[in-house]
Amino acid sequence: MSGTDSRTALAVGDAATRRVLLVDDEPDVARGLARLLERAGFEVVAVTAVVDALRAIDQREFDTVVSDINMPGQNGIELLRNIRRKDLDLPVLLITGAPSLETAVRAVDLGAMKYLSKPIDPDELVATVRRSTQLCRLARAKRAALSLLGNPAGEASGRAGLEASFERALASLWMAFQPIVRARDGSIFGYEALLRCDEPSLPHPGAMLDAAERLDALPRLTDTIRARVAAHAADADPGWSLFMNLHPADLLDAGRIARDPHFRGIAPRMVVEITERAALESVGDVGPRISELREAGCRIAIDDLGAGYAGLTSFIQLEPDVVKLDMALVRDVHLRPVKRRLIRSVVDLCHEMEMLVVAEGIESNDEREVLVELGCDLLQGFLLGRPAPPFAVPTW
Ligand code: G
Ligand code: MN
Repeated sequence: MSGTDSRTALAVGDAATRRVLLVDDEPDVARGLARLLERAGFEVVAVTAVVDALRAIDQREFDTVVSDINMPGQNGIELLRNIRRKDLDLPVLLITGAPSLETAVRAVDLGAMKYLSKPIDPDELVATVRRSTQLCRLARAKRAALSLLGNPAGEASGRAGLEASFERALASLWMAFQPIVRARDGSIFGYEALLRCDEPSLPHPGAMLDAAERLDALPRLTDTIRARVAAHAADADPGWSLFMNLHPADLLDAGRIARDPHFRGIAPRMVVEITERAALESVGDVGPRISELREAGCRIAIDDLGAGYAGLTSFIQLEPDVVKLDMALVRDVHLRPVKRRLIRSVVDLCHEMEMLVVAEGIESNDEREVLVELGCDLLQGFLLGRPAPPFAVPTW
């Protein structure tokens, strides 16, 4: 018996009852792959068009989808997108001659499990499908266990559950504001608006942004945030600056923000924070996108400076008005001469370019004293005031 035969024989045992949906517009290819998978013990439904695939998924539960990318009418990426609207766990394996970079990026975004290149290696196909059906079963078992234990996070992993969680989060969304004070005299320079919600299955802002991303609802979320910040701005002292974080996706659609009437109304008081990571990820595009925001009258801040990314690319592109030192750089600065030297040179350079420097994440008086001495203009952190409903008076 050859190696392939023994593997196939094994597969029959452990893959029984696992159901695979196969999509390929060429009937011969579909038939060939179906036969291969059936021999390995899978139950296979083969279709030749995306519409038929979606109908099949509505009718019964599959453990894995294997789909060609290039097909007339709707293609494999569109199938993947449609599947993700309904089911976040169902693995999708894509078959392609040579994926373009753009297709690959889109597919990864949508949670494609793996690419299989043509010509298909039968052993690789069987092994990959076996693995992905196992992962699918595991994901479903995990979800069932979590909801059995009454954990709302279990609910949130299914599409419908996640939608419900997201809607509850949006309904309970509120903005916390954390004070940013002048190093010179402790007076209030402004506040950073921070996303909060009372939905237990999305316990921190990152989880809520993640959910919005998976549900294609980011614009809805960021529009809501801007509307809330604008509403609060009416109660804020007109002399305060209001800092707001921009999601990297917002950056790709900066025109939409620049035109948003909520934003336009408060733009001159706004400092838009762009995390250094986002600025670097989309090198080449950021400058022009930012200029639309600047024309609306707001200032630009680089957030999380020093958060593991070296280089000055973001500076050159953004010419920020404000630079926020990452809290990792700030932590224990009184005990770390290397951090002090680094901060000193950043501060000197920023001042030369007429940029304000914010030290964020300050938790102790020792840190605060050193940062003031190093020339930081503005201070933010739990020591000075925690994020709280608007507009709490700083504690320090
Ligand atoms: O990435 P960004 O700098 O926008 O992150 C701000 C986050 O940091 C907020 O969620 C806020 O609650 C948190 N934060 C603010 N001040 C402090 C602090 O002094 N210490 C710590 N650990 N976190 C802080
Ligand atoms: Mn920030």
